[in-house]
Amino acid sequence: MKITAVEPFILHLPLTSDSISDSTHNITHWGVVGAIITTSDGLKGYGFTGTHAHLTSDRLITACIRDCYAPLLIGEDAADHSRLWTKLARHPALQWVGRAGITHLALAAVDVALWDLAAKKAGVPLHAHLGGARTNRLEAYNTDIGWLSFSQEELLTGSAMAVEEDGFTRIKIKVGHDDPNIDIRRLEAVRKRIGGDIRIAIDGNGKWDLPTCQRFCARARDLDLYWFEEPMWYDDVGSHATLAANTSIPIALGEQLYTLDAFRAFISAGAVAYVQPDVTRLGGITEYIQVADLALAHRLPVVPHAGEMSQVHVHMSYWHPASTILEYIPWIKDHFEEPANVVDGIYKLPQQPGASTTVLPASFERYGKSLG
Ligand code: 0YR
Ligand code: MG
Repeated sequence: MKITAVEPFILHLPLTSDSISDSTHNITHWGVVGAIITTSDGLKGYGFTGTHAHLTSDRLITACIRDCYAPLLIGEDAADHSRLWTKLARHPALQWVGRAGITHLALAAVDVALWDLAAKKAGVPLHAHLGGARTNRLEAYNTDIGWLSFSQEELLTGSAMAVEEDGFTRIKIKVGHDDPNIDIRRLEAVRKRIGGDIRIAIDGNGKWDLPTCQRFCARARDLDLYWFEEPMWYDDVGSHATLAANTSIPIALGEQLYTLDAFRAFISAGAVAYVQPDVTRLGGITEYIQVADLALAHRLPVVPHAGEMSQVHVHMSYWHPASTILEYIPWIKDHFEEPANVVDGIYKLPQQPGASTTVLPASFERYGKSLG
């Protein structure tokens, strides 16, 4: 399986709404930025990271793949994905300029493509290549009904539809208004509308400070919130440890963490209850497995963040023993040969060989961007 070509790509895919906001981001498209790796036996592996579709910074990722990683990969045996991860991630010159950020997002894309190739070579879906599904029932939770930019009315209608028509028993709602009382009122209204049995998680996307979070959590005590995700600044271990010790609402985080070491810092400080690794921000599937194993060793549940809109995490979650539930955002699924598919709130088990990352040719034609 000699690597003969590494071709970077950028797709900007529209969302289900014209635009959405959380407390810190306002986006109109999802960026699918990655690489197709071709091998001597004619297989093509697809891997990508997820961005907010800013062309200038997306091109830094594809430049890293094209100029730094491709020359290190051409001629190598694609089956050696573990050795190749180390070759790229610990390359002395590249390590000096980036153990996180752009170079790590590029590494994620390449690593996922190599795992996609490994599973395709074996002729089985990634979950089977990894060792087989641990369950036949992976529950999804719906994030796409809960954006901060939705009015309270839209929030209530969307939540009720997700529960009553689409069969979800779990939803996630964004919080982070300048006045947290607005968030409390929105959550009270949702709880009243959908009842006490539906699991409601909330996501602050890193906006508030510790006193605001403590005040908010005290007021939210009776809402039975499933978790509070990214309450504060992404890298602040100490404040998360303090909040975790002072509220009964479990803390979830990890979508902005690039490395195994970052997860270790939060976990060993007791600052996180639900661990949220993402193959598109960690160095791909290779480092995701390390983080999931770390969580398992601490008996912490793993609930990945869907930077790839769960195309790959559906495999990881069906397989890894620390997995519980999986995020669902239906923005990009129609662009793949095998879309991540949820029926009655349950993910379908992928059937095709590979990591479900193969993009449809029509999507490249319609939404592909020039690499500059
Ligand atoms: C939109 N999921 C998240 C999206 C999402 C963000 O800006 O990127 O809300 O990544 O926090 O849990
Ligand atoms: Mg989040």
